[in-house]
Amino acid sequence: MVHTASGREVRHGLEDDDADTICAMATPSGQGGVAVVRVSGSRALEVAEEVAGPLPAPREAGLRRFRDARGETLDHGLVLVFPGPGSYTGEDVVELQGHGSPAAVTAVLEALCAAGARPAGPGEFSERAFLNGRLDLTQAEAVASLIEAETDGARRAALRALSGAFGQRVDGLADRMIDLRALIEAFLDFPEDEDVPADPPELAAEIEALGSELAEIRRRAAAGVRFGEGIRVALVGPPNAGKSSLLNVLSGEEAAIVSAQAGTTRDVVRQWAALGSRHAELLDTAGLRDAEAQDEIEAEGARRARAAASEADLLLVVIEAGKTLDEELRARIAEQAPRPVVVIVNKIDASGDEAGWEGESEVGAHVRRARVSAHTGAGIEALRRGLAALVDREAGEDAWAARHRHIEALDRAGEELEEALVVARRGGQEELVAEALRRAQTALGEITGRVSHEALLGRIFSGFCIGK
Ligand SMILES: Nc1nc2c(ncn2[C@@H]2O[C@H](COP(=O)(O)OP(=O)(O)OP(=O)(O)O)[C@@H](O)[C@H]2O)c(=O)[nH]1
Ligand SMILES: [Mg+2]
Repeated sequence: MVHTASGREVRHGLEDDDADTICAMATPSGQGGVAVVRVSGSRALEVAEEVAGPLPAPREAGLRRFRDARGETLDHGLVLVFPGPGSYTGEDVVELQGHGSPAAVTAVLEALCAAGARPAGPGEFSERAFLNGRLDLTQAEAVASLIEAETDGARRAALRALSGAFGQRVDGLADRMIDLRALIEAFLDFPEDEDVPADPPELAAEIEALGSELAEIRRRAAAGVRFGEGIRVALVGPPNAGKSSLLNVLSGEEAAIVSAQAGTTRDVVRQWAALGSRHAELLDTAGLRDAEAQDEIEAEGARRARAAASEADLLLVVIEAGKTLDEELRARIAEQAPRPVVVIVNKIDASGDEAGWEGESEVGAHVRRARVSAHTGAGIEALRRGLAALVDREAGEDAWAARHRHIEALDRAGEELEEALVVARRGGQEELVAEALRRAQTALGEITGRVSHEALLGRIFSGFCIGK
């Protein structure tokens, strides 16, 4: 027996007669062309038949009237039957595709509940898919990531994880740990057997190999976590350089006030924009100048600008054409390494410079240079492409959609491996190595759900939307 997110008990396996039948709208709430209502469970077919009449053959659409118990027509639409175990949840599933009318959907859900279903909790369909072995946890969570994906890169990372590649790599690493534990135990039981590589250097080399595989998995998962979060891009520079104008141009919205007066922007202005495959939060800041701040407000604005710069994943330093970087800006740029910086020379319409994007810069290897005009738009497309390339390079094209809990579990496994390595190098306490490997393997098991407990499942699936 396993407790689900909602605290009910469901048995593993499909022979279940008493796993209750759940229903929910699978499409977003509100008005729309079509709304899909999903029914899943051991009685899904009977319940759906009560409402929609005789069901069509499996995986074939049938046009039906949806009726309540008194026979009143509530809506009409297509009915699709997906018999278990080959369905999303692994149970019998019926989908009713009616009109995207909140009133019609509510009426159909009420009729289904009157016929013996109950409303699904958040993530309950995916939870059942996990419990019935249709998906591992990384795949179930990738379903949620795909739904949440707002950029192309996030979509691709979610599909990669949904394919099971992430979970398989994690399970593969856990299997190697099991193999190594078995070897160590064999060595402890039969120390005279020469096939067992438990002398300290060989054992340490094995553990190091496990460590590099773990590091590779963590790198790809961490890149995927950042996809979900978006990146922070800060615009800094002297007063009047055109930072606010560039924020508006890059985001396509008049988010920040632009004026010829120096010191227009005081607070940090935030605006979201898509940059390459990522979602980026652009931060426009108050102008920074070398000299001491004029007044209290300007000093506070400069403080906030420096804080925004120091937190940025990508820093855009804006200066006017014909001007050079002052000490303050050089310090900001140096501080940013190895995170990328782009020095944007703005107002080339006034100076007559050519628009351009350069991968090289004399200021440092992490620095690029762009020449643009926020007014005429010259160089802006090249700037946008250059920024997109920088962002994509940071993200990596092999990322898996992942969550903080995965990273946290990978880090726990990493600590255990380090512990195992230290003891293995010392030699003589191989049982402690095996024990650390067991803890590392347990941490990995939490990622895919090989090792799962009630509280963990509750936390994971309650974050899903209802109907998934
Ligand atoms: N000629 C020209 N003027 C520009 C360009 N970009 C901005 N400006 C002008 O420069 C002035 C300052 O622009 P802002 O975008 O407010 O500059 P800022 O860096 O945000 O200034 P502060 O918020 O005061 O630090 C405004 O008068 C803009 O119209 C440009 O590409 N060419
Ligand atoms: Mg401004």
